[in-house]
Amino acid sequence: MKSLFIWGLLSLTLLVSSCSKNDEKPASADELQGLQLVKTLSNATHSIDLYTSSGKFETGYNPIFFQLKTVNGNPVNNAAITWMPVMKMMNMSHSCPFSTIGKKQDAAYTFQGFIIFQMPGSDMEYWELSLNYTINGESFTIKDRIQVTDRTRKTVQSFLGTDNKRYVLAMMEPADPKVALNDMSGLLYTMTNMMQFDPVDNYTIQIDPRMPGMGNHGSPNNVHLTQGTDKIYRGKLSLTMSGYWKINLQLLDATGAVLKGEPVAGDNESSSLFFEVEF
Ligand SMILES: [Cu+2]
Repeated sequence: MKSLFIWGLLSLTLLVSSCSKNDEKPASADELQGLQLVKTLSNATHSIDLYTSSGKFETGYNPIFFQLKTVNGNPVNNAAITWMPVMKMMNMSHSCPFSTIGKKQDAAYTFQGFIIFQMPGSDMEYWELSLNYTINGESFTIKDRIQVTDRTRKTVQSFLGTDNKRYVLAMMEPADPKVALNDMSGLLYTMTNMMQFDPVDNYTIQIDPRMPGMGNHGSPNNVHLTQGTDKIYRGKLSLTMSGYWKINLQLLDATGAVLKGEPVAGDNESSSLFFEVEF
């Protein structure tokens, strides 16, 4: 009798949840909540609407969302897509670190990836984004100029290590810093060549946050960033009050050798490798 009652409850729950799922069948627009359109790229057959949370592309780590549509405005959900950002400079071109493209979580029509722009564009030197996609075996390309503006506070560094390799280091979190022990995360790439950046494993990113406006004081309980199984470097950033903080950094390779950055000690008030937050 009791088990019958439980079965009844279970099937009722299933019935209710499947009904409400049908009612809330997401339209493609609903998948873009909290995002702002940055730009629409188009060719003769399709358009791609690019979105970020700020409505712009900025230097540093940019989570990017987009929808692919036919010229009639119908969203396409079965495309295999790759992308390639290239900066056209006066006398050379180069790319930057970027992710592969997947579907946004729980979304049918919205794709997602990230790009780490290590420098802003200008009128003379600009970023161009190409997207190559295949629908039912047919290949297409969309390519256009995009605007990348400079963030006021530094969240990306491009530099030469003492091992003579070029690196790009970007801060992901905290995107919204608080007076707390914040989760901190970052991504580290090495420049294999001008068009290829590869993730770097097993390094350590040491952090020493300071308030230069207040006697350069620090904070307790910081945890240096080390790599997780998802390749992301994670640690803890202690911010004891609001204001401007310089997060002094030192990059150590897998053997513990310092590749870039100096300790804040004695007369040395800051590292040549740093991020900034202000809140
Ligand atoms: Cu450049």
